[in-house]
This record gives sequence, structure tokens and C-alpha cells, in this order.
Amino acid sequence: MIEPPPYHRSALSVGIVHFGPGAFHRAHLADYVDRLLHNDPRWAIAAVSLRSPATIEALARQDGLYTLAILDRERRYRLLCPHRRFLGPGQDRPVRELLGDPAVRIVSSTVTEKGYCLAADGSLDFDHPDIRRDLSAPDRPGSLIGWLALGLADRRAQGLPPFVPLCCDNMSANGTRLKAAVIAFAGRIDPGLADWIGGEVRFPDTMVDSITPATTDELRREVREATGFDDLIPVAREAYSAFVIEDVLPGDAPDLKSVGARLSSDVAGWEKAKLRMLNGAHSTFAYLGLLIGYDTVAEAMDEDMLAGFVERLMRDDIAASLSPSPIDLDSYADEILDRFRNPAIGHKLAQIAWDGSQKLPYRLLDPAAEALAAGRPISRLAVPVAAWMLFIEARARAGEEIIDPLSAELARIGRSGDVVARLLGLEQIFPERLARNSDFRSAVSEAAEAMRSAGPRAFLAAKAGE
Ligand code: CS2
Repeated sequence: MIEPPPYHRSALSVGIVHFGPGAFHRAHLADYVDRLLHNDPRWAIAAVSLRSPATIEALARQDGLYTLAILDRERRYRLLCPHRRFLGPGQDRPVRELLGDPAVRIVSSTVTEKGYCLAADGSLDFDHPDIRRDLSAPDRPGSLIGWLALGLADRRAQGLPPFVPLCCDNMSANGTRLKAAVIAFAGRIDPGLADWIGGEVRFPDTMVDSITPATTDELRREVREATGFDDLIPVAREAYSAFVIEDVLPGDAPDLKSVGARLSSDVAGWEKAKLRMLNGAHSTFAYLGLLIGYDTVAEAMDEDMLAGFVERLMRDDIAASLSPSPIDLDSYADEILDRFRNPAIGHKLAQIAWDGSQKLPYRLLDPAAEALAAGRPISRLAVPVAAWMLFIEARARAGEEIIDPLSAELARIGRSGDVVARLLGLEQIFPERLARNSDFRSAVSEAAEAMRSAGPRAFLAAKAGE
């Protein structure tokens, strides 16, 4: 049996409301907060799930306790318990009360890229069904954006200082984008509120990083055998964890620095480097690896042809899109590739392949657009984009599920002819500067054609000789 954390759960009070208590949150922010609670009981988390009740119910059933497995050479297990309130779909009243509680200073989120309802240009998508719904009933929101606007409106009406929305998702300029989205939403309801948010509310940009595979039954079994705890919702992550927060938190915010978060005035540099180097490489492994027939990142790393291609993409093309950078990009690439080799993680390529329409823009399309503008070659950057298209085509034709907010449309296109041109026409994914660029279009089409005719392995072999 492992020891519960050394704080008295009954002495904790809620200071953070978190939307989206999935595996990444429970392995990342919740771990920082759990360690903070050892010294400061004011920062327990109220977990809010807007859609699925499963995690909330399991957390409540276990009185907030769950296991964090650290997947290193030796496995370690810790029991965490930083969540004290568990609010599922339909519990609007307590959520609203908590957002108005002056003791709550942070409202954090991990709702994945699609949870922010943004259009391809990064601004709020007013045509998004959730946003339309929330604008027609702003007192009963269903989206994160609607909840933040309502919570901030209540604070303003009560003369309370605002909370700090803390976006912990993998988007570049994540806080800045969230701020613009909440202001745009508020502007449609009450321009005075939008001005107040613009002037008073801090939305720090953050960089979050720790590889967290999805929880499986195998993990549940392993935790049960190793610790004796029949945990429904354990999480596993690599030992590495990083959290960089823009240094704009107010003085009365939780001291996340004391538990290893880094406060920085240049989060943009960190965030961009992480999104493009690590996540860009991940997505490349995912689509090429699945086409070849691999299951996990570590397995794909064992294929020299594929690993060599991804390494060149990182060190040449992606690094060029980041320079000048506050980071030593070559050592950063070494470190990332080493993390990918960790055989203990078993990180499924199929998991990374989810939501490609949301992930590709930050990870690979922005670097491609910048490369074109700067006159750098894009033939390698076009390869993962083409691989994503072939992945969509293969899934659609096999009648397999595509996990993506655009799944219906992607499946329809995947089953049709002319997949490349039709996918390039999706303006939710490809901004005009790319979709209309003939160099980009031909680089993607040529890579897709060559992979189709030679097969992805032979294609990569030929690429290695270029
Ligand atoms: C991955 C990320 O699933 C994915 O898209 O690229 O979850 C990645 O593991 C994390 O961002 C690492 O910090």
C-alpha cells in the first residue's frame, strides 16, 4: 500500500476551479498543486467536467484519491488528492457559486484545442454551435468560454477582483488566444464587461509538458497489483514534467514556483519550441507510423528510417522556424528524442493522431507557412501533412472511426476521390496563405502520391537520400 499525501483532506479549501479533469490534468497541474498543498491548504481544486460525468463520478467515489504512476526505469507510484469538489454536467449552480467565490483565484482548463471553439485564424468561432447556444442563453453556459464570461461578469457585478484563467492546453499563445476569445464573447453580451475583462483580467500564456498516455485497464491492473488500491482512474506519465507560466500572476495567486513551475516573461519562445519540436514530431510519428503499421512512439523510434526523418525535420526545418530561440534547440531535440525512446510509456500513436484538424495548425502548418514566407524549403514539412491525409483516407475507406471534431466531414472526404485537394480546401484547417500557395499544394500532393505509389517506407528511404 502507498501512503496518502501528508495533508489533512478536511483542512483543505478550494482555491482553484479546473475545467477538464482528464488524464493530462491529473498528471500535470494536479501534481504541482498536490505538492503545494503540503505547505499551503488554500489551493485545493474543484474539478468541473462539462460533458462526461465518468471521471468526476470516479473521483467522488474515491474521495478525490488517485494514483500517479511515474514511468521511468523503475516505476514509482504516488497517491494524490488535490481535488475536493467534483462537479459534473448539470451542476451549474455550484459551479457558478465557486466561480464567484473570492477564495478562488485561478480557473484553469485542459479541454483540448477544440474546447476553445476557435476558428482557423485563432479567433472565437461565432458559428460554433456551443458559442451560438451560449450567446442565446449566457446565464446557462455549456462551453468553457461561456463559463469564463459568466464567472467574470458575476465578479464584476459583485465588485470582486477577477480570477485568473489559466489555459493549460497545447496551443501557441494559449492565454492570449483565450483572452481574445472571452472578450469577443463578452462583447456580444455586454461591451462594458468586455472592456473590464480587457483591462482587469490576466490570462497568462503557459507551456505545459509531460507525456501522459491514456489510462488503460493494464495500468489499472498494474496499480492494483503494485499498491493494493483498486483505483478506477490512475494516471501515468513520464518522470519529466515542465510548466512555464507567464510571469503575470497576481501576488495572491498560488505559489506554483515553489513546486517547480517556472515563471517567465518569454513563454511564447518556450511554448512555440515545445509545440513545434515535441508535438510536431509526435504528430509526424503518429501519421507516418500508423501508415507503416506501428503501434507506439517507442516502437516507431526503433525504425531508423522513420526516426531519422523525424530527427531531420526537427533539427533542420522546425529548428529553422524557431530561430532565434531562447532555447538550445539541438540539445532540446536530443532530450525530446530520448524521452520518445522511453519503452515504459507505451504511448499509442493512435492517441496522438486524435484531433489532427486541431493540432496540425500549431504544430506543422504554422512552421510551413513561415518557411514559405521566408523562402525556406517545405518538402519535408509537407510530408506529415500528406501522411495525415492518407491516414484520413485509410480510416474512412476502412469504415474506422476518426476521432476529430470534423470527423463527419473528414470521413466523407476520405471516402471520395481527390482527397488531397478536398482536404486542402477545408478552411477550418488550412489558412488561405497555405491553401492557395501552389508550392505548398504541390509539395503535399507530391508527397501523398509518392507515399501511395512507393509505400511510406520506401518513400522515406528515398527522402533520406535527398
Ligand atoms: C501529444 C501530446 O497527444 C498528443 O497530441 O503530442 O499529448 C504530448 O504528449 C504532450 O503535449 C507532451 O507534453
